[in-house]
Amino acid sequence: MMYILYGGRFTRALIVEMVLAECGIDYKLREIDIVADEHRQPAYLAINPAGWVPSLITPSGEVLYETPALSLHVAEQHSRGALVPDFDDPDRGFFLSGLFYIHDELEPILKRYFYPHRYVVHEADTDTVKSRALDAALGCVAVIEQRLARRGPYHLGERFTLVDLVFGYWLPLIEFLDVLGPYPRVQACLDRVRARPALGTFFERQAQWRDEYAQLQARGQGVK
Ligand SMILES: N[C@@H](CCC(=O)N[C@@H](CS)C(=O)NCC(=O)O)C(=O)O
Repeated sequence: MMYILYGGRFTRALIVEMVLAECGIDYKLREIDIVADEHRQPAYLAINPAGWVPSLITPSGEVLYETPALSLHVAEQHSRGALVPDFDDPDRGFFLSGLFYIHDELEPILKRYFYPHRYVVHEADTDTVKSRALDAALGCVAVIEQRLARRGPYHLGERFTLVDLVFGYWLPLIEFLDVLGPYPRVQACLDRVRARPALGTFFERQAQWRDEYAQLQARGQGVK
């Protein structure tokens, strides 16, 4: 059996696809339309009761969810220590610290930026939540800039790992706002990640989704 990934348009399932691609692993993609609320319907909730996309069914039939877990699991299983430093690798601590910083700090802030309406009592506060979220996100970018100053050009020097891939997924979501000028190491790392042969098509898809989602939002049809 093959991996089956529930993901699709506008979702971070792309991170898991990128990990699978870097590892050269085939998978089937089952599209879940989050704009049409498909992730909140009984058929999908039976797979992931939390109602988030992505979910992954492994070749042994196990159902997994939570993107950090999926990407770490696939990378550990299939990259033979390349994408994830082994337990006895001296870089493992710095790697995990960078990875969890992005997942635990930057990601929730970006969620506030993209879904500000979920965090306000009064609609009039939506723009304030969004602009504060962007400020906070740039605070995280400044921290990543410092990490890269210590160890760059990737998070672990010349070695590309999962933390760079995850960083490479999230950063373009604010890069288009033209805010990365003060963070040259972040920009350079992002450009390197984007140039990886296995990943180019995913970044193209991500950019296309960004434009499509902006059009949906302009028509008031984004994710609820
Ligand atoms: N903690 C989950 C969160 C996943 C998540 O937020 N996925 C988004 C798509 S990128 C989603 O399902 N959005 C639907 C919604 O917010 O209603 C994970 O990391 O996998």
